[in-house]
Amino acid sequence: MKKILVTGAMGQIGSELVRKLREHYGSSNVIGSDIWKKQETEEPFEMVDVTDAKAIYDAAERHNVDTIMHLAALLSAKAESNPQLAWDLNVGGLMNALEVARELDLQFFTPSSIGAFGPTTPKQNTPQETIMRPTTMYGVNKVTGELLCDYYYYRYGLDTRGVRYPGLVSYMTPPGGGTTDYAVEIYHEAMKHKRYTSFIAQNTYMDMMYMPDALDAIIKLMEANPEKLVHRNAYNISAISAAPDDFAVAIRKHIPDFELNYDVDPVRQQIAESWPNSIDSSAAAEEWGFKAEYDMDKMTTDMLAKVRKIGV
Ligand code: AKB
Repeated sequence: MKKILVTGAMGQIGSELVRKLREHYGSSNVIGSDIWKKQETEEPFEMVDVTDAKAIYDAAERHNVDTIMHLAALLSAKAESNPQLAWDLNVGGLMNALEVARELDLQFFTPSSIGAFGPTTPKQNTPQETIMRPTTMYGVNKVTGELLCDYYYYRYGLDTRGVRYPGLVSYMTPPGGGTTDYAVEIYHEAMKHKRYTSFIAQNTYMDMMYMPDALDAIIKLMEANPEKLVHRNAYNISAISAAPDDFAVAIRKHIPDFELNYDVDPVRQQIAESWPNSIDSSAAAEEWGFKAEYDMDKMTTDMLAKVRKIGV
C-alpha cells in the first residue's frame, strides 16, 4: 500500500487529488500539505512551505511516506506578474522536493504543462518530443522542472514521473492565476448570469481536460510498469482542443440564451498564443494506457450539473 505526501493540497488539482487518492489508497495513507488550510480540511494534513526543504523532509519522514506528489506552484499569469517568486516557488520548491525524494528514496510525481512549449513549437498535434523554447517564466520553470526530474532519474535512479497538463476544468476549487482559467469561469458565469466575457480572444485554441481524467492519469502513470516508461517525465496528455466559442456552443445545449463576449487581456492572450493549439498524447497512450473519458459535451453536461448543485 502506498503512502503519499501531496504538496499544494489546497490548490485546484491538489484538493481533488487528495480526495481521490484517499478513496483509492485509504485516508490515513494520503497526507495533504500546503501553506494554509481551511477549518474543515481533513487530517492527515501538514503545514508545509515548499521553499523550506526541511519542512518537506520533516513531513515526509514523520509520516513515513514512499511517494511525493509535488503540486505546489504558481500558474502562468501569476508567474508573469512576479517572475522572481515564480522561479523560487516553481523551481526552488521542486528542487527541494526532489532532494527530499532522493534522501528518502521516494517515488516522485510533478506536473509539467502545455506552458512548457513556446511560439516556435509546432502548433497542431504538437509531438511529445519537439522544440521547447517557452517565452514565459512559467514555461521556463516547467522546462527546467522536466529536465530536473530527468536528471534525478538518470543521476540517482529516482522514480520520477510526470505529465504535461493542458488547462484543467473543475468545479471544486478555482484555479487562480492561469491562462486557461476562462474555461472554468465560463461555467460559473453561465449558470449565474447566462453570459460570460472572455479574456481570451475568439479562435484561440488551447488543450483542455476535465479534472476526473487528470486525476485518473496521475494514478495510472504512477502505477504503470516502469519498464514501459520511455518518456517518463512529462508526457503530453490532452482530451479537448478548444477555443472559447466551443465552450459556448456546448453550454448553449443546456442554456440556449447563453451569451459570450470578449474583453481580451493582452498578457494572457500573448501567453495563450505562444502555446500549442492541440497536443499529441500518443506516447502516453502507448506507454501507460492514457485515455480521456470526457469530451467537450460530456464535460459540459457534468460541469453544469455540478456547478448547479453546489450553487456557485
Ligand atoms: C495555466 O493556465 O497556467 C495552467 C496551465 C495550462 O499550466 N492552467
